[in-house]
Order: sequence, then C-alpha cells, then structure tokens
Amino acid sequence: MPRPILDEAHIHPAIRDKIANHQQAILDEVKSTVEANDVVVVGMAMNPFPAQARKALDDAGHPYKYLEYGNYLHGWRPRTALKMWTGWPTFPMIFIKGTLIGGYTDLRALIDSGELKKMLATSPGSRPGVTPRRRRPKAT
Ligand SMILES: N[C@@H](CCC(=O)N[C@@H](CS)C(=O)NCC(=O)O)C(=O)O
Repeated sequence: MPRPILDEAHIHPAIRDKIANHQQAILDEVKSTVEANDVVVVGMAMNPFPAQARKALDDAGHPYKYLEYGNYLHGWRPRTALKMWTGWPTFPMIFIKGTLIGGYTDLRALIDSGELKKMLATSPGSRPGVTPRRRRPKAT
C-alpha cells in the first residue's frame, strides 16, 4: 500500500534532520505502548470518538491502554506528528496487536462482525499483517 510522502530527494539537506527528529518523544511513547499492549486507544480530550471507543471496548470486555494527548485547544503539534506517522487523519487511532485498525467506526465494525475477538485470540506475540521471519535452515 504505497502512500504518497515527499521523497527525501526533494527535501533540502538542511532540514532533513529536523524532519527526521520531529516530535520523536510522542512517537516513541506510542510505539512502545503499542508494542507492550494488545489494545491501545490514542485519543484526545473533548473529542467524543475516543470516549465512544473506550466505552465500546469496556462493554465488550476488552482491556486496553489509553493515551491522551491534549484537546481541541492545545497539543495539535504532537498530534500532527502522529497523523503524519500513521497516515490516519483523526482521533482516536486504535491499535490491535500492533496493527492500526482506524478509529471508533472501524472498531465498532470489528466488534460487531466478531473479528476483534478473533484478532485478540491469536497467539500472544503474533501480529496480524506481520509475517514472522523464518529462520534460515542450517547449512549442512
Ligand atoms: N470516523 C472517525 C471519526 C473521528 C473524528 O472525526 N475525529 C475528529 C473529532 S471531531 C478529530 O480527531 N478531530 C481532531 C483532529 O482532527 O485533530 C472515528 O470513528 O474515529
């Protein structure tokens, strides 16, 4: 799934580091939380959709980790870095076993279809969409 991002060749060398290091702290926090938790909801205050996602998970009995960054009045810079990283344009951003599944509407669909249960029932450490690396056979 290629998505359009500006090629490095078209970015002036003087600003490449600035782009590469932009808002690393929030990206690191989200990445490590997603790594450590099967269900992660990344949201913001005041926005009704993260609250709906959390309620849907509570009602379905799925524990989750919630990260909240700012609200409509502040915190837009770090949130923009998350949008640029995932490509997902709104909050919440919901991760199931390391995979971004979208927002509340998408979560609702997975719960209603029974797919969320299946995703969570896969063996610990297995991540949908990620092909495990095979060990090379030993040379004889
Ligand atoms: N269909 C999405 C809708 C989410 C949505 O529209 N979120 C808006 C809230 S009004 C948002 O994130 N706005 C703040 C922003 O874009 O930074 C979902 O179900 O999660």
